[in-house]
Amino acid sequence: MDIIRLNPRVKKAILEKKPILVLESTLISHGLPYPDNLELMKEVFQICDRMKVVPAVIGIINGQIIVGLDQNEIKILATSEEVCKVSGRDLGLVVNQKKNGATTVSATIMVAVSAGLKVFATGGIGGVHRGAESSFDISADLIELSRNSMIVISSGAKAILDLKKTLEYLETFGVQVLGFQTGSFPAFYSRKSKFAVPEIGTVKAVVDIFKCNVKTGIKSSLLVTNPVPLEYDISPDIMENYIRKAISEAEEKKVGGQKLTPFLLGRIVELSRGRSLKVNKALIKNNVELGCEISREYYS
Ligand code: PSU
Ligand code: MN
Repeated sequence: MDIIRLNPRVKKAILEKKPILVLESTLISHGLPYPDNLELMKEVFQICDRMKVVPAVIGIINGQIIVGLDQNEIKILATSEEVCKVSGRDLGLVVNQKKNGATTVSATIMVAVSAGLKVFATGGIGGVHRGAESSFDISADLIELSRNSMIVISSGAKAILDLKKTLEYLETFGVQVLGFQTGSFPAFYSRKSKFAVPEIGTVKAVVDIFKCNVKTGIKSSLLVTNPVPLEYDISPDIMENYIRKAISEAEEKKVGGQKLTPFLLGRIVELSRGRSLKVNKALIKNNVELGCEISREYYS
């Protein structure tokens, strides 16, 4: 059995240089509850079909890394209790142990780059956690963004993180961050944060900047941030209450390491009585649409 298997549609698109959009699977198994996760992925596939872009969801089934999970494989990751959360360092372990695994942004980037793929859409990236100066909790997503060349579309980072430190880290490690039709770094549930980013107006400009990055020898990814559609925006003050509560519960329960992000996300859904879930789904679809447009421009 090969360690990596390419879905035949993805393989064909690679050979024919047709647009492909990479997606991660941790948001399916650890980021969203069932059945929302499965319904969302159906809609994501419909968007890709409508925009004539081949979706390449990356994940691990029985120890085989798959580039382009089909709906049945997605269902396994969406419903099964025992799906490992796989960041870059865990790829070898989970393959060796023949387990099912959902790849985070970091692992997804590593696999996508090995398959030569260039455009990746997700919800929010991991970042520097609040209190990282004592916990050292910094997502491996930032490391892989800094050492692999892709265009990654996200709605910024969740305010469960320290956005200022996350942006400082990205700057230090050479990751350019752009705002798509916004001059403010989006805070996932909220369209705006206190932090400024260069505003880029068109998909063509994004792709041109990425191509200039490559020509000038920049080896890191380009992080394109796309704010949630206006009708879903939740004000930062409202979110801050939920976030503080979720973080203090995590501290009380001593939840840390890989389990921290899924714990906080789950508690925020509960505390906001599902409102955060609606936002989460809306922004993922919005990022998939932008990702499809960027992919079409890149491969045109
Ligand atoms: N942020 C979200 N939703 C998610 C994640 C982050 O708003 O589902 C997932 C992504 O897969 C991301 C991962 O790559 O969490 C980061 O986890 P950690 O903080 O453990 O590196
Ligand atoms: Mn972490």
